[in-house]
Amino acid sequence: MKNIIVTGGAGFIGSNFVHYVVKHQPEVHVTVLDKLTYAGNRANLAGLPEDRVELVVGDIADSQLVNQLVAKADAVVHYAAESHNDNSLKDPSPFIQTNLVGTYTLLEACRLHGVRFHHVSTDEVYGDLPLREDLPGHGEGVGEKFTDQSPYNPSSPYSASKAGSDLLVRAWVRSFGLQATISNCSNNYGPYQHIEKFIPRQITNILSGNRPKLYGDGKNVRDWIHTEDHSAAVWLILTKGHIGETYLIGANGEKNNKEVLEDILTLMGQDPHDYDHVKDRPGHDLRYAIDATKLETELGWRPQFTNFEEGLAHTIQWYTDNQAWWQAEKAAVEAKYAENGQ
Ligand code: NAD
Ligand code: TDX
Repeated sequence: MKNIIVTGGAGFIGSNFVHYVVKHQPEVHVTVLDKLTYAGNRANLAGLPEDRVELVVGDIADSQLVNQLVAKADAVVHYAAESHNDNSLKDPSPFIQTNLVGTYTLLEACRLHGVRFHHVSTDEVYGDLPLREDLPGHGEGVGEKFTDQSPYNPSSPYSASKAGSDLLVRAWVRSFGLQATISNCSNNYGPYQHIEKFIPRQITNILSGNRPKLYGDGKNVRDWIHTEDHSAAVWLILTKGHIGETYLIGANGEKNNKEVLEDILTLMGQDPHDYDHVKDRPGHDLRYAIDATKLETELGWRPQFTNFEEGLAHTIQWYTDNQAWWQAEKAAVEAKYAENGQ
């Protein structure tokens, strides 16, 4: 695999993957296809060698451009998406266009040119789980985390559009013999994450002198994974995964939002209770939790960033050291939330 296309490679997880490939796979050339929406940023690829990484600014739903690029590639790793649940509740239309029509366009090009496809998706396609405190035995039993056998049950326009895109990939494998794999990962954290998302929003609130904002009672649980562990898993699945298979990626990182926020405040030297409770997200998923046994036993993957507080401290340091990366956008992001009472 010498020439790969990374769609959405100027966004949060895609750019971390490009950095990962440049560092660990010296023989691979990466073409990033990215529309540079509000969430994409050239600066995320700054400093990478020009002979190893090329940025093509364009839309994954542009079939002419996509065909031209795919014809020269060995594989497509598909990260590009509209990715924020709150935005999908305000206006679902770009989610349908990019996540469904865009994915369809890539699938057709890969089918035409016989190119390997890896689809990056989310655990949110499975809906949510009850809180552990509401489960008999506090959720230690079998079947209380998501596996690749869990039924699809998405809650938001975002997660429904990702669920739809997963099903398109499965159909292209079965009906057309497309050489594809799918991964569904839990919540990522790390550098280059847009400040609309929970962890960077709160870090940059504190750095800006704003009070952090917690939705509802903060009992909702997310299963956090460092984005570097996600990248390693995607590379492994791309190169060693079984065609047609779905792999769930997670690092046993369940924490409720209140705990995460209090950790951030403590690590930043603030009173851990110094935040506002704001309006809850409509349809807010209660809990996500991944069972990654298949990835571990079939492909030998293990997460490396297992200390959440340490990873969080590094992430706080990154936003502290890179204020120019986010400061210009902060006021507009907060104004949009304020319109919503959040
Ligand atoms: P992001 O919003 O930070 O980045 C998305 C990137 O896609 C941006 O660079 C944007 O410019 C680009 N893009 C959007 N529409 C495009 C289009 N039509 N054509 C070309 N490029 C386009 O998102 P992220 O958090 O990095 O998520 C990346 C992928 O990983 C998504 O598919 C998401 O569903 C999935 N995922 C995210 C998480 C998470 O915790 N953030 C967890 C699991 C899976
Ligand atoms: O200000 C906030 N306060 C708050 O309490 C924000 C922005 C969020 N929250 C809560 C909502 C969620 O329970 O924090 C949790 C995480 O929120 P987000 O960062 O918006 O992530 P989430 O909705 O869980 O989705 C993320 O993980 C799965 C990504 O954005 C998706 O792209 C991915 O598929």
